[in-house]
Amino acid sequence: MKIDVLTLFPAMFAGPLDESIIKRARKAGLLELQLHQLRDWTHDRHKTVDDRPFGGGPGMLLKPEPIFEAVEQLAGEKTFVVLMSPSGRAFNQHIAAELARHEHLLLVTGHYEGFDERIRERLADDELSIGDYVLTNGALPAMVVIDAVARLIPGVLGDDESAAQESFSTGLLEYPQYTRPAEFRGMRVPDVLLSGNHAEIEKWRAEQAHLRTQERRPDLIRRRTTGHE
Ligand code: 4G0
Repeated sequence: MKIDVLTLFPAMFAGPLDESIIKRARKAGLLELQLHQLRDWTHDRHKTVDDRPFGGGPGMLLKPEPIFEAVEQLAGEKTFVVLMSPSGRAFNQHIAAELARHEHLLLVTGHYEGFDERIRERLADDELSIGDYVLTNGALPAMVVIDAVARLIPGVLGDDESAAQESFSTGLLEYPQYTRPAEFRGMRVPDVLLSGNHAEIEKWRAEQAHLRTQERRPDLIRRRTTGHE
């Protein structure tokens, strides 16, 4: 899979995407990631990417010309163009799986108070938010999306890592897990997990997953039982 990112801060991506599993995926040629500086598509001496909103109001907007020219150069027939913004639909594991089926993604990140609306209208196939908070720019959200998508590309995770994929597949939060030692600073691992009774262990885990989800994320339980996405 190929992922292009259009950003004002390409240097922000250096650390996180050069580590661990993503690094391995890139080396193996499973993920081709390319960063592009939006200012490279400006034509004025000041490399202007933003302007004030018509009608007044605070802040600056990303102007259409550089983004249109960049996307027209970087996108082809099969490119899926995604804007990162707090007004996007809420990114989740289901959307990550959808994105992982595309052969080419182009993530467009902004800052200031957002994008000129014509960018959304004409260029964007989707607009995503990683959560209900505002960040100084869309680089971190883009990295979150890249990481979540990259680990779903076939071959990116090893066999041991793939098991971790199960955690969200039930639609519930993960049950509590323990490793050795069986007693640590007076805290005992629940007896059932040491019992060797696999039916009882599965029952306990399902109960715990439900309890934890009910407590922390009741919205996930409602969504599962009513079946809407
Ligand atoms: C567009 C995404 C981009 C509009 C981007 C801000 C949070 C997220 C940006 C704005 C971002 C997220 C309207 C402030 C850049 N912050 N939650 N910042 N506005 O995914």
